Amino acid sequence: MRCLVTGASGFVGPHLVAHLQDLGDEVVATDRHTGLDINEPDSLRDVFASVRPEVIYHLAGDSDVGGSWNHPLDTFRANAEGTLNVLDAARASGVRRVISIGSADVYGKVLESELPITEQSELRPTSPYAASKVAADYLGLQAFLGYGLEVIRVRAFNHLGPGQSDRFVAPAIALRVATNEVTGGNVVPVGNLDARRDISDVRDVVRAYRLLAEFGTAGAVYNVCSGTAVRIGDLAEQLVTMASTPMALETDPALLRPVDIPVLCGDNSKLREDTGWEPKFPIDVTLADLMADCRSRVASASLG
Ligand code: A2R
Repeated sequence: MRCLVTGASGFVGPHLVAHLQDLGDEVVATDRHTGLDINEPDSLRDVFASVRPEVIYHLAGDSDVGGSWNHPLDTFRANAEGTLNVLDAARASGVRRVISIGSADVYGKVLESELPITEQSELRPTSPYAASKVAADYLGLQAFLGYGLEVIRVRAFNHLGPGQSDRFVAPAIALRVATNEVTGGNVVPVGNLDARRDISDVRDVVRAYRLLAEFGTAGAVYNVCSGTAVRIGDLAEQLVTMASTPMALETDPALLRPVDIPVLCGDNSKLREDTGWEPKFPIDVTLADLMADCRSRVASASLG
């Protein structure tokens, strides 16, 4: 399959590109550094017309949920307007299918009694980021219903793995553990540990994206999630247990942000039924690989 990936230089992009190449797909990886800005419609059309991909995996966007409160318009431009540009250019260049990567944040404020979240659950976005992803999701639906473009609207729940930014809690803790191993520190500051989240390995997530490109129903929404909720405190404790020197978690009041949604858990039956997907990476393997990645990041930072 000849395909093009937008946002290939982010966290998920390199994992997706590696997986597609492993399967023998012909992959063109794009990002702003290669000159493809999704907010520049003309350059999108030029690149799509010259590459002529059969499938586009659209990952590019502004994924900074916290930052979206400070720059909602920039977030909207990247995620909603950027997606509209990608869909328009895809249609103009005869692309067959677009896998449009959205977020489970679109479900927003969910009550525990409403779990697990299915694709039919109500959308109640709370952050500007989530609202921008609702817009992108419906632009995908419109491109399918209005123009017949085969858009798959993915709602990805939390995912973890090597290469992830320390804006996220697990890599932040793993980096602190790896730093302590070098400096002899023995404290790992943490915030709220009681929230429970549906967390997958990023390598399972990209397997789902590829399967959706092949077997997903055009126009449909798919939750990409593990189907189980893990307590953040349990993840933190597992990471500290992997440390080669003694250290302990310690609550830092500065990191204690209010958690308005105590438990999030998705239903992945549609993904499993339509594509045969099932997760392959158990959480302890994900955490061990994340830890190894953070150790090598700390080692290269101290060399530099
Ligand atoms: O910011 P850059 O230049 O390093 O590239 C990021 C890219 N990106 C853009 N690419 C083209 N035109 C733009 N205007 C533009 N704005 C951002 O999107 C980077 O390569 C990618 C986003 O990577 P991450 O922030 O690491 O997101 P991640 O975790 O890979 O998530 C992939 C997708 C995103 O749409 C999330 O919102 C969704 O999955 O959950």
